[in-house]
Amino acid sequence: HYEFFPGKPRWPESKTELTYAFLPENQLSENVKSLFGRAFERWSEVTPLTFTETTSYSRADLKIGFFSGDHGDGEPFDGVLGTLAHAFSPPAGRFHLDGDENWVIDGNFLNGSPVSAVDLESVAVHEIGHLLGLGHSSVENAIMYPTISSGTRKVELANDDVLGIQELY
Ligand code: TQI
Ligand code: ZN
Ligand code: ZN
Repeated sequence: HYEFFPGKPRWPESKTELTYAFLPENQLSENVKSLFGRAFERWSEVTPLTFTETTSYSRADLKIGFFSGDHGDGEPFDGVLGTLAHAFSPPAGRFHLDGDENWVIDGNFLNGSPVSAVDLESVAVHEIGHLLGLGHSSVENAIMYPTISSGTRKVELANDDVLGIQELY
């Protein structure tokens, strides 16, 4: 079953049109950007929320960036595997990914050798759930279930995810 963060934080009713931006220094390819766009779509399909890319990182509601190790927010990344990414509950909007992972983009390896491949789109859909206010779920096929096996692709919302997000929005 789905859960929320303590206090059930959510984006306010007056703010259903959310913007997102990518950290310019990461210089992400269009492939990677459209992958995040698809991940946002999974959630916009089942809520009144819309997600629009903007070029202004500082002004965007949701800020997406790849970082390695200590990146200044008190939650350092840890190299390959371990923590893959983290996202903070509303209205923080911070979505950080561990740049040291062997990220899989559309079935291809972004960098490094695929010993410990992690599907980027799966992680993106999960972290966006956190950005919107969902905690973890006890339902194994849910996107918000807290573990995923290496190399697995899981991008479709389960019923449990939909019920959770629709209780919130
Ligand atoms: N990162 C954790 C996560 O996003 C960070 C975290 C731990 C967390 N406990 C939390 C976030 C409680 C919110 C509330 O879950 S992770 C997966 C999964 C991670 C794990 O790197 O462990 C995914 C990130 F589910 F696959 F294991 C993304 Cl998809
Ligand atoms: Zn961070
Ligand atoms: Zn999580």
